[in-house]
Amino acid sequence: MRRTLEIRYGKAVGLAMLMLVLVAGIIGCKTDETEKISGNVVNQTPSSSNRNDEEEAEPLRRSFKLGFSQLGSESDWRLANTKSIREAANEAGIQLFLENAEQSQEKQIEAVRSFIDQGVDVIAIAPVVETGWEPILREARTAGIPVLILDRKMELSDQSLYVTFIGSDFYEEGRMAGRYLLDKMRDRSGEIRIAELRGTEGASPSIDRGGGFREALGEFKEMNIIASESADFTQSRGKEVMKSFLETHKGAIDVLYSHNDDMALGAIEAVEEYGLQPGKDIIIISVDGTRQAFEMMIEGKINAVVECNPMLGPNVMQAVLELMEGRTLPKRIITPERIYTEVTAEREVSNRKY
Ligand code: GYE
Repeated sequence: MRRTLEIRYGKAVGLAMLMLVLVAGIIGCKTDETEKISGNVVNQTPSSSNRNDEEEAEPLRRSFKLGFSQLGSESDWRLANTKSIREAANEAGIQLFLENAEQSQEKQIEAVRSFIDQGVDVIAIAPVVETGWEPILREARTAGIPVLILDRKMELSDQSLYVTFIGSDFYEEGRMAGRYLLDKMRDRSGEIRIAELRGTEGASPSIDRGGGFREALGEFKEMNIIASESADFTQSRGKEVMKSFLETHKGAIDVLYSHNDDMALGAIEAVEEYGLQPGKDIIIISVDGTRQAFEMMIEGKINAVVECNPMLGPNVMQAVLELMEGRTLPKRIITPERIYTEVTAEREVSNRKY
């Protein structure tokens, strides 16, 4: 059974600071020590044989090094996620080595290898796609560096290759979108024609948001996904792909389900250029919950947005500090999320942080 830990953001920052003080204290006091951290052996401090020297010496404080391979900067979600990681590292006093891979798995693998060469204490990866990670994770294990997976899932046959996976439940996000649609269309009879803008091919949010949505629609035969294509999570591709959907289906689309807000914003432009009203002629459901998407909901151009929270920084830094202290982390840390609609958007928009 999966163990699940939900950590609220406010608390996480406080806890991270507390951990920092504790960890600094521990490092200051211990000598000649090798600590076991989740199966990896990490040398914490240089040895000293003289007790007096030890008592008089300044406490040794070392800031931990975190190598983070960020997958890209394709969306507002991603920009907010990078910012959250930078800010939280700064607050926790963790030295951050961040590499942006521009949506290339090859670049991510190179970045991880460079973190290993630089001898960081912990490596975090937000993987662009699900598969193909085992060899580089084995290299990290050989080097004795623990790995955290952030944001997107990895498909691995050996679960011991990573310490914990911190991020959202994308399948549940898809289900929430599907359940909303069933409710929205409860009084409509006849076929409902749905177009889907999928995220990056092979990425876990694309796979699971698609899967959860289909599961929720389940046996409702009148719900038909008539078009589905990847638009790589970007606004420009979202517009292009929606334009081609509209042309192919001559505007006869009742619903757009977009795997993120950026693609939805692009699609809205295409719908308006085609002469239809987004949110009315075509029901639009999206995922992420960026400020821009909220503004569109208030204008009535998007009908519902499933939240996906990018503010993972505090949870990540807390995990790093706990790991360095020798604690065992749960295998899965899920970010709590909800759905917002045209009805609730106005109340929530001022609370949006991204
Ligand atoms: O929904 C999308 C981004 O992996 C959860 O990636 C993330 C997704 C997010 O580009 O906007």
